[in-house]
Amino acid sequence: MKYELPKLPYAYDALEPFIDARTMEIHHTKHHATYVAKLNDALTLFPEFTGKTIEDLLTSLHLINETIRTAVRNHGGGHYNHSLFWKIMAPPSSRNGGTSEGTGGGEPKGKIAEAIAQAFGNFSNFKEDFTKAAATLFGSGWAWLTLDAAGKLEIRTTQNQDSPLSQGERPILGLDVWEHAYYVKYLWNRPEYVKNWWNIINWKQVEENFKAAIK
Ligand code: MN3
Repeated sequence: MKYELPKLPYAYDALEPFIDARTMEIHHTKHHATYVAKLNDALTLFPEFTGKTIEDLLTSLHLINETIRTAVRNHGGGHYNHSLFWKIMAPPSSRNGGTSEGTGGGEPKGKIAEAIAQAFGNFSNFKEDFTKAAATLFGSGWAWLTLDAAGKLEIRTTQNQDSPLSQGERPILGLDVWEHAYYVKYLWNRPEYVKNWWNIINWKQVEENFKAAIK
């Protein structure tokens, strides 16, 4: 059984104008697809890992044969992180100042809203801290909202395609800050990309992730 590139839950142009269609298409069909292909390639050498979920592989990297451990960490991490990333975004609810069918953006509601307020004081503190972490991370990597082993919400960053799962934490929300995620539209201006990304967060899915993590 091979890992497969998941379909996006929306069209490539659905996150416009905040993430452009060309970036989304390249990101999905080239970058993410390559992580999946290279993960499958690595695992052909060790069929005993066949049938494990991607979460299983990443939470116990130490159990994976050294020959392929780095490949699983990088490409398996890439597959998992991007699969989460696509789902926690949705078409913006306000586009070009008008209205659209989308549900992305705004502020969280329900349990995740309460938990964020409890952990960070209020939503705007959280937004500010997360934005800073994402904008200032040196090199390629991800910014995360995670649930740590003690059940506490934390803002984290990881390098490359490292997943919080491999560090004993559950990712709830993640932002890809590799240049490939924004360079076509934003060039060097990562802070502008990070600022605009708040318009397309799918808070419903973030709450689903949170509920699954606290179980
Ligand atoms: Mn990426």
